[in-house]
Amino acid sequence: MKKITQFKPNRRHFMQAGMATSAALLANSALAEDSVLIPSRGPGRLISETGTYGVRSQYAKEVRMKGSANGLVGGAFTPLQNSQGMVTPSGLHFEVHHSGVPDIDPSEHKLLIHGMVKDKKIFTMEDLLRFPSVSHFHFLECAGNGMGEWMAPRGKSVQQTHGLTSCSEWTGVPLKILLNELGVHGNAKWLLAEGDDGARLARSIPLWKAMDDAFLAYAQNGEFLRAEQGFPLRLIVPGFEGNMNIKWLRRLELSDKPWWTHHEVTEYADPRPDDKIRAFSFFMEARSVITSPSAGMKLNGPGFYEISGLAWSGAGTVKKVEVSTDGGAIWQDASLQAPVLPKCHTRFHMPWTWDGRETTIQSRTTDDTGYVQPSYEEMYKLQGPIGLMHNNAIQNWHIAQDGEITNVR
Ligand SMILES: Nc1nc2c(c(=O)[nH]1)N[C@H]1C(S)=C(S)[C@@H](COP(=O)(O)O)O[C@H]1N2
Ligand SMILES: [Mo]
Repeated sequence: MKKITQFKPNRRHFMQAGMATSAALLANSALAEDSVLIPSRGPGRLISETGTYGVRSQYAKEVRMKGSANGLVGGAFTPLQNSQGMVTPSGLHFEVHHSGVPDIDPSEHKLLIHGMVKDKKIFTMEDLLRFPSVSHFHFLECAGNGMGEWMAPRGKSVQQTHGLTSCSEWTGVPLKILLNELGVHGNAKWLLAEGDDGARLARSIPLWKAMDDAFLAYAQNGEFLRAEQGFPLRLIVPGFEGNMNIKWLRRLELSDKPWWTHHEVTEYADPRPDDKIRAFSFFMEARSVITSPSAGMKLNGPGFYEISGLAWSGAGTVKKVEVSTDGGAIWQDASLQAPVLPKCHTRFHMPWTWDGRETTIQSRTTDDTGYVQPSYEEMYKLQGPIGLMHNNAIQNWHIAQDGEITNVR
C-alpha cells in the first residue's frame, strides 16, 4: 500500500504560489506515519438520511453572535474570524432588524410602484421573476458597523468590531427596467423604498442610483433570499449604507424631493465637527480589516503565519491593501485574491514570519477613486471624536509576547 505522509508547508510551496517568505515555518513536529494511515471507515451515513437540504458537519461550529435589547430591534454579527474567501454563507450573513423578521408568503407578496410615474403598477413575485435578471456579488454593511469602537477599543473579536458586513451573490431585476417600463416623470428625483415589516422601514433613494446599478433581489447565493435577508424581495443599492437596502420591499414611490423619513432625521444624519449635520451620506467608504490573526486568537509561538483579511469600498473597487506588522512604521502591499469586484468584499493575503516579539498588525486599503482608509485620528478630524455611523478607521490588533491578540488603539 502507498504510504501517506503528513503535508508540511515549506518554503518551496510558498515560492510555487508566487509568494516570498522567510520560511521559519510551522513549529509542529512530524507525526508518526501510522497515525495517518487510515483504515477504511466502512460505509457512511445513508444518502436518504442526509436529508433534502444539506447540513454542516457537526464539527463546523461558527455561528452568528446575537445582539438585541428586546429580540425585535437589533441584529446578529457574522463570524469574520472564521471567514474564507469573499462570500458569506447565507446562514452566517449578518442581520439587522427594526421589528423582527416577518413571515411573508411569496404568493401573496406585492410590490406597488407609484407617484411620479406615467403608469402606476402592482407587481406580484411571479411578475418580477419574468423580467430579465442580473446577478452581482456585493458586500452589504450596516453603517453602524463598529459604532461601539468610536471612543475606545471595546470589541473582543473581529466579529464584534466588524461583524456587520457580509457579502453575497444577489440575483434580481434591475430597477431601471421596471422604472422605464412604467415611465418616470421628468421632474422625479427620488424614490421612497418601504418594507413590509412591522417597522415599515423606509428610505429615500436618489433616482440616479435607481437608474444606475440598483436592483430588486429575490435570490442570494443561488437560492431564494433567506427570511432574515428580506424574503421574498429586497432592494440592493450597491455600496450604499445597509439601512437603505430595504428588505421585504412592498412599495416604491417616486417624487421630486426626499422624504426625510424617521431614520433620515435620526441615526442616519451624521453630526460633523463643524456643527453641521451630514444627511444622505449614502456611501460606505473604503475599509479593511485583518480577520486572521485577530483579537481573541492566540499565536502558537514564533514562525510562519498567513495574514488574511477583507477589504471593500462602497464607492468603487479595492485597488490596494497595505499591511503593517510593526505598528505602522513599514507598510507592505498584500496580494489581492481574484476576483476583485466593485462594491464587493476582496480577500487579501500576506505571508508573515512572527519573530515572537510584541507588535501590532494593521491593514489599510485604497480604492480606485484614490480614497485611502483613515486612521482614527484622521477620521476624527472629518467626522468628530464622538460618532455613531460610518466608522471605517484602521483596526489595530496587538500581539503580546505570549501570542495573545487583543483589540487596541
Ligand atoms: N424593511 C426593513 N429593511 C431593512 C431593515 C429593517 O429593519 N427593515 N434593516 C436595515 C438595516 S439597518 C441594515 S444594516 C440592513 C441589514 O440587512 P441584512 O439583515 O440582510 O444583513 O437591512 C436594512 N433593511
Ligand atoms: Mo443598519
